[in-house]
Amino acid sequence: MTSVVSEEVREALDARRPVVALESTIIAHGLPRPRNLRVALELEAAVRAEGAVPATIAVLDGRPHIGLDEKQVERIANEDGIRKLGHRDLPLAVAAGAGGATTVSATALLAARAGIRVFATGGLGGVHREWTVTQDESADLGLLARTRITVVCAGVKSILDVPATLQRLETLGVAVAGYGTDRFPGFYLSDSGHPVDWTLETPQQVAEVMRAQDAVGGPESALIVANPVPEQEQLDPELHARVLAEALRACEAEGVTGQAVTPFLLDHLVRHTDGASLEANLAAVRGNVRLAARIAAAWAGA
Ligand code: PSU
Ligand code: MN
Repeated sequence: MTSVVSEEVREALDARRPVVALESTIIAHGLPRPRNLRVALELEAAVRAEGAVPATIAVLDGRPHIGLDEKQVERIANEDGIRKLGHRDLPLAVAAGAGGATTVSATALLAARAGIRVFATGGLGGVHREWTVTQDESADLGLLARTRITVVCAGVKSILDVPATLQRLETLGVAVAGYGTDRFPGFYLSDSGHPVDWTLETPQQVAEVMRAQDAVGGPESALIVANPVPEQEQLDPELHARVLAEALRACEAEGVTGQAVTPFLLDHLVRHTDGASLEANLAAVRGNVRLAARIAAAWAGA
């Protein structure tokens, strides 16, 4: 499954300059049109402003692409019925000559295979509430247990069962550190209400942990850098609790299951908070992208 690596990304990797992988599911399924396209391009610009090269990842016409041009980003943002591809879907899409947006799991796999070590997203997938009935746990977790990549995120999506997700990450052996905090961030919220065991304060410290991961050896697992949305940009916690409870009820009442659950809940929150959840989501992603670029620079400068 050979990926098409853009010239800009190839040159940066060859010269050991900083590169940041970005996922495409957030563009295709996580954000409303037409804002999604502007955000996708803005995030790439934010990576560049920090002196790193963005590598947005997606599958187009049966080929994984690492680094997209503007036309290709536009396809991901605007094509109707674009698929959501987890890592298990990659061979199916490739063999079918199909396209799709890549989730955290598919993006992390493709990025790591291309030699990219740092990846920024919004919130990871994880263990859904009602897991005992639905068995719905994002493939993000299992893949991060066997992929050597650093993921900068605002924790896991708050629509999930956060303590169960933290427990799964522990069981799977995935390293988690708070960035500048000893609290696990709550995606739309700065604090999920749960602690983390480790705190890192600078991009250099993160890069040192990455080097130590390689030196210590063991399973090729990820490092999760959990970077909170600034408190003044978070979603009002009371509004969050109320609208999320409604969203979860609507999801059940409408019988939404499987891959559709996460986009359904995120969209419900956007519509029922007058867009405030979208602003908090974007603030989180922007912060993650900037931090990821700085970590990539610290890593490349090693
Ligand atoms: N973060 C966001 N918005 C998103 C996602 C993450 O801010 O839409 C996507 C990621 O691609 C993640 C996916 O991998 O949601 C998880 O979906 P699921 O729960 O179906 O595995
Ligand atoms: Mn799921």
